[in-house]
Amino acid sequence: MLSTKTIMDIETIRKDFPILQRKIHGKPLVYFDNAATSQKPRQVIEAIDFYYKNYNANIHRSIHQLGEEATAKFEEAHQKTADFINADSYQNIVFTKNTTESLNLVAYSLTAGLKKDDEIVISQMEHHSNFVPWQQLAKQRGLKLKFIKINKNGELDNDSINQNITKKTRIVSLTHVSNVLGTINPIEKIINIAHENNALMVVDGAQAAPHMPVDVKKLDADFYAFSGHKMLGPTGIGVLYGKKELLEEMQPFLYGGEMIREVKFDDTKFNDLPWKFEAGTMNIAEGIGLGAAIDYLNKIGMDNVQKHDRELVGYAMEKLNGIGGIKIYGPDERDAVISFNVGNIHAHDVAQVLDSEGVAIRAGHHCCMPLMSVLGVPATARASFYLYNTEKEVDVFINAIKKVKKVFG
Ligand code: C6P
Repeated sequence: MLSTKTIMDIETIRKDFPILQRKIHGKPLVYFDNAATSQKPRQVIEAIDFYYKNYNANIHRSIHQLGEEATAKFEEAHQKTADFINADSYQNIVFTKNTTESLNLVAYSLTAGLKKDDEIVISQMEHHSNFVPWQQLAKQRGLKLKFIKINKNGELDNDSINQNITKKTRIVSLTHVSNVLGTINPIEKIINIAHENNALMVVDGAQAAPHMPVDVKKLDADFYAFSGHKMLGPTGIGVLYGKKELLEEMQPFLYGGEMIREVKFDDTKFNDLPWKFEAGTMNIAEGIGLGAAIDYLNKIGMDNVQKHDRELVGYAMEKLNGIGGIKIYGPDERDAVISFNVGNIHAHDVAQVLDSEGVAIRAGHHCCMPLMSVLGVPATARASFYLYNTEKEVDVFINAIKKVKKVFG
């Protein structure tokens, strides 16, 4: 039994998520594709609806009541985000479209001073969003891209961490939690190693920020990227946290309206942080929606979310291991993700049978093709959990896996 049941009333939480009432092929929806995107509570949907119905206006430029209200709410969302990850100020928080854009922003804007043969270190488990920007940058600029290996458990190999991060390293960019293996990387320790070698540390927090308390000051991360849509917020809003002195040094990623202070025919002065990096009309409703999502998570408490997710993934691992013939990838101690294969049955077939039972999972390479090649498989099935999921739903999922074995066995 989940001990968090006394702390988190899941049945009450579930009532906040209208989509959980849906039937899929006549069966109750079991949504286990949370690593791809989470569902949204009515509080978030209503915040967006309220903005459009009551104070829709452009921000930072309209000298009228609606514009002032919209600006205040959008700025408040920056402050809520700063508080959520214990950043010093809203000035550390740049709103982007998603984690992908946040990581690209760093890769484009941070690297002006890098010279040929400088080294960037990532790992074999990175999502394409924290892989391709560095790979392409290395190709264009003659930099060396190095990879920390994973061990048999799907964890970062300690020797490989120490061999790869050296005095030649300028940037280390790693995921906090793997979206395939569920591995929780020892990011604080690696940040120390990076800093001892005078390298900067970028953290891909896409799968961590939704599931655990994150304290960027305690971690001492130089940059921390995550997406609103994986943590109850809308799509179209992402976050890049950066240390102020680094953001101040960096050249803007996009030029245009709003990111300027003064434009003359021969030069431009850029705006203060974070607006220097927020060019053009932003995703205003989405930013406000992210603020509402953070309010919702704060009300529950990220410690409680973490406890619930870890207990549920533990329960699911135990049940899945009990079936036999299932290959699970990644360590026992993990966050809310389980990638697996059922014998030699293709992951897409597994997902299709599960869908017929109302269970939504993801199947494929999960935007981690290099990792798939290390694992030696083209694809895995993946179940991923969040705060509204229950043990009862895990039982439905387990019965559906048993059906997969019957259908293809
Ligand atoms: N992973 C998944 O199903 P965006 O798409 O920009 O919001 O997030 C990109 C991203 C970056 N890093 C990690 C670790 C991620 O898991 C993701 C998104 C989703 O696993 C969609 S591919």
